[in-house]
Amino acid sequence: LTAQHYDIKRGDYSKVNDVDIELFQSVLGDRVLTDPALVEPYNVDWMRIMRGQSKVVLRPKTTQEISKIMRHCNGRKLAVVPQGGNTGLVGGSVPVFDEIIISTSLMNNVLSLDETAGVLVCQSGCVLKDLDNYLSERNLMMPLDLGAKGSCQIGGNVSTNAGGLRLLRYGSLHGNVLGLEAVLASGEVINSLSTVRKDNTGYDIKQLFIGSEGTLGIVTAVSILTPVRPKSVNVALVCCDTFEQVQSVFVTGRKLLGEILSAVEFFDSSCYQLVKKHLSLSLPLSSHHQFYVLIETAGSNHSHDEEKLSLCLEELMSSNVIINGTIATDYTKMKNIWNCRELIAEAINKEGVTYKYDVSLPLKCMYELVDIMRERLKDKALCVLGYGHIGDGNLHFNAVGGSHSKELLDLIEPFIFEWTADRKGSISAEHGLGFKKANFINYSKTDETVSLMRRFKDLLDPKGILNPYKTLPRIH
Ligand code: FAD
Ligand code: S2G
Ligand code: ZN
Repeated sequence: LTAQHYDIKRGDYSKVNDVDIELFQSVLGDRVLTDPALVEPYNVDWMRIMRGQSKVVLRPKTTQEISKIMRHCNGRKLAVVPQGGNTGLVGGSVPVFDEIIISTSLMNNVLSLDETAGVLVCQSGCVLKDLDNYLSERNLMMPLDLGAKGSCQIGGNVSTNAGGLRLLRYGSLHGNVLGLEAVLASGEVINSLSTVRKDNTGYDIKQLFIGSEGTLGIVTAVSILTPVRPKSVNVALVCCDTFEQVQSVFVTGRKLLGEILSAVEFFDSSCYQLVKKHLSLSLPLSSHHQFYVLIETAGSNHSHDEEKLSLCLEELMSSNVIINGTIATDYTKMKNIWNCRELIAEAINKEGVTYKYDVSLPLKCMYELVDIMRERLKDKALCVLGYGHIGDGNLHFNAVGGSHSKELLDLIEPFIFEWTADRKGSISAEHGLGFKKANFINYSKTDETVSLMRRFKDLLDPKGILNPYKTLPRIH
């Protein structure tokens, strides 16, 4: 869908001209893409729903190059969209009109690693999986993991404040990021690349950029805590017939596994049907059930951890909380179970046009939303699915249509936002607001808070050239 599909007007930004291209080439050489065939993939988001009309992709390698580019764009009032791995799910990483795309993909160097303290400093274009592999050789790991790890970049993770599969154990990026470097719209470089765990000297500026989705500055480097890689990892998969049982699995898991619990994810049978159908994946449990719960432990003593996990499953079975369960201790079996969870998004993408919602809700009513939506959408959607990060109270609700359907969208929005807000949830738990959810921010933030955000935005980007039309409501 291009901008014409949305009732939105192009801002009064300049259009790129030959003088601009010459300036970019003087800074980047041949790392200025203008060939439409090369530019195309950068214009389309991962879900293949949003399509921009950018004519230019810039591929800088250094902070200084970005600084020079931004100084020029600010002077000429040229709008830009920073792009990392382009795996974002709210339309934040692609242009709405002809914004210039600044890709960080070539800014992929590790700058330093303090193995003793477990602190990594790297450029923002490093791919999450590459960083985790680099750290794994040194018995360390990244404090976050997500299904998009093969493409998403740490700069994009920071800019969306990505949550993911390890948040339950290692917390949010607001806690794990020690510092960052960013380039403002003016080209000014903010070096806040602290590597100390404690630094109480003035306002914590880095926090503003975490989750700012490219609207306050371009993150060029990140300093992040890297936990010790656990020696012993186990994965259990259990199945239940009610969501009350799923909640009991989480409560019992926390009680009996304590400090070694590292992830609790759930997905419903609709999700499992799709990963079987589109990705030929299968779980090591023969029977078919309404809910599947993945429990991961990460500790330092295999026999101790395995015993704890077995006792936990015995308790769940004997108290009829679960119907069935299995423990995977070898890598291949664990990877297969994780794939069935991590690749749900991919399977959904293959099924049809996806209406994707990422909400925080109180556990007790989390799946009630899916049941209500299933009833509301009935025969209008091909399928309706519920899955997500139980441990974080984060539900991923998805509906799939055969084509773009305003009727289907109108049945979902704004109902789902009202329902979530009525239960003091968040209308975007981890994916951000981007383009798609920007106009709904008031379901989770007060007018005063949004107005303060806008004042920060106007202070840091007075001409509004950084990722326009995103995150904050578009004033009609
Ligand atoms: P992009 O998509 O390129 O950009 C995302 C946003 O950040 C855009 O607004 C962009 O303008 C901005 N941006 C990117 N780089 C910079 C930079 N250097 N400076 C300033 N702004 C920048 N998300 C989760 O939170 N949890 C999950 O579990 C999860 N699982 C996923 C699974 C799959 C299969 C997919 C496809 C996506 C998933 N996501 C998840 C969403 C997405 O991967 C995350 O939002 C991720 O952090 C985006 O990183 P990226 O590098 O792809 O950023
Ligand atoms: C997840 C991925 C995207 C989706 O799998 O945890 O964040 O499908 C999601 O919502
Ligand atoms: Zn998620």
